[in-house]
Order: sequence, then structure tokens, then C-alpha cells
Amino acid sequence: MDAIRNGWFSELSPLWPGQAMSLEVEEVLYHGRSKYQDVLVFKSKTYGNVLVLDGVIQCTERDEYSYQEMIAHLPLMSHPNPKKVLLIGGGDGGVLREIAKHSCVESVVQCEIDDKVIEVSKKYLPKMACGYDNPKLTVNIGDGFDFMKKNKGSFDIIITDSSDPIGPAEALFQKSYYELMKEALRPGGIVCTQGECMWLHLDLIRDMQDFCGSLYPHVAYSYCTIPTYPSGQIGFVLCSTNPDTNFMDPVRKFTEEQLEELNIRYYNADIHRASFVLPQFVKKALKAPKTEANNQPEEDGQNGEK
Ligand code: SPD
Repeated sequence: MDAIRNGWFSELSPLWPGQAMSLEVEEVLYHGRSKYQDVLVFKSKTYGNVLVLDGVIQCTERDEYSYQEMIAHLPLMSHPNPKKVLLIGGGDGGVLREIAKHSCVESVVQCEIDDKVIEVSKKYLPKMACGYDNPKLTVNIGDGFDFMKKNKGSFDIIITDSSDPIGPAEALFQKSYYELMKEALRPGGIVCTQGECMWLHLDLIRDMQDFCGSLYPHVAYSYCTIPTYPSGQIGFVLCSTNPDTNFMDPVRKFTEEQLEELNIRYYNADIHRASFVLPQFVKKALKAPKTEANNQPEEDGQNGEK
């Protein structure tokens, strides 16, 4: 296997040229090819079990919670009463685990194209795949595009937990996908998607912000830190169909006791607000021209909200 040499896995990709995250491998637990991609699970020396798709780290047991909590709780805590949730991707189950922490959610549908990812996660990543134990969950193995075309006006929240825009997930970073998500939302609905890394993919993020701004009245970019994703962090694109949504100010909050009971380790209301505060180079790059849907006077805030 090319990615493992001398007992070390290295994450090489044209998406982050000239750099690679490496993890020391203790044991390869699974390696095979699904209908869609190369699937690898290994036990690492210091990050627990690691899921890798097409050579790219999807999650490690040690740090997965920062991403899984943020991509779930940012949109769910920005909606006053989310009842119906759609998750596209997220085959490892970690985002499902986080969605289940919201008792107001009445039903969750997951559309995952690759059932092999679910199968290996259930076997080797049980702390994430426990998300599949939710009685409110319906799992749909198939394409999110097809599913949304058949389920218009159905969801309060749509979360897209995808891999990177090379391979099976490429279409999930395009305007037509955001159009479909918008149509699948109920009034006041919110979407949150994996938004790549500001140190590596600023042009992509800028493009996404531009087309999202032409579709949704409110769009924002936030991020979290995570050691095993490229450059140690990853972002989220949030769009709301409600022009009054202020992503920087969560409308619901977990109490300290709930954070403890629910084993929430990264997300809290302060990190929610702070995650939208962007470095100057990002703020500058994301400053968008005014569009019809985004015709608000610019505030002198520090965030990537449009
Ligand atoms: N660069 C890797 C980005 C992967 C994002 N999705 C991970 C899936 C975790 N549930």
C-alpha cells in the first residue's frame, strides 16, 4: 500500500501539495476497495483507529469530535426548533452521534453513497458508529442528489459531511448542489457543509461563498481546529433561508451540565461564536460584491458573515 511506508502513513494529495500529515501505524485493520473508493482503517500509535478514504484521513478516534460536534451543533444551535434533519455522507456515524444529542429532533435521514464506509466504521470505529443506534434514524444508501430531488421542502437542517472535492464528493462543492439543498429545506431551514481549509483552499471557499450568497439570504464561514486534517483545521459553510439568522449568536444553548452529560468536548456557545471570527486575510478574501440576495449594508464586524 503506497500510503504506508516504513510503518508510517502519509496523507499525500494534490489538494495540499508539498505537505503531508503522517501517523505512525501500529496495525492495518482493514484495506479494500469499495464500489466508490479505496477504504483503509489502521490502528495508529497515538491517535487511535483511523479511517482513510482514497488516501485521505476522514477521522481518528483521538480528535474526531471537534469536527463532528461543530458540523452538527453549529447549524442545530442556530435553528430555534429543528425537527427534521438530513445528513448527506457521514458514513462513520460521528455526526449522527452528535445530532442524537438534540432531543427536539424528531427524525434524521442519512444518505450515504458508500455502505462499505458504514460497515467498516461499525466494526472498527464503535465510538463514532454508535450514532447508528438512534431509533429516529433512517439510513438511505444512495445518492444525496437523487434523494433531495424526491424530498423537496422536507428538512429544517441539512448537514453535508463529505470528503474532499476530488472523487465521489466533487459535486457536493458545486452550486447545483446548494440549489438542491435549498429546495429540500423547510421555511427557515439551514444547511451546513464541510468547507475545507482557509490555509489551503481560499479560492474554493470564496467561490462557494459567492454562489451561496446568490442563493441564500444569509451565508457564513466558520472553522475548527483538528490536528489530523490538513494544516490542522477545517471550515464549515453555513447558509440560512431565514434572513434574520445570525450564525454568530446561537439561539439555543447546552447548559454546562448538558455538555458534561452528553460528552461534548469541543463545542460550547463561546466556541460557536468564536468560530466565525476570521483572520484578516480570510476576511479580505471573502469580502463579496453585493448581490440581490445579499444587499445588506456591510457591518464593521469581524466575521465572515454576509
Ligand atoms: N480532508 C478531509 C475532510 C474530511 C471531512 N469529512 C470527514 C468525515 C468525518 N465524519
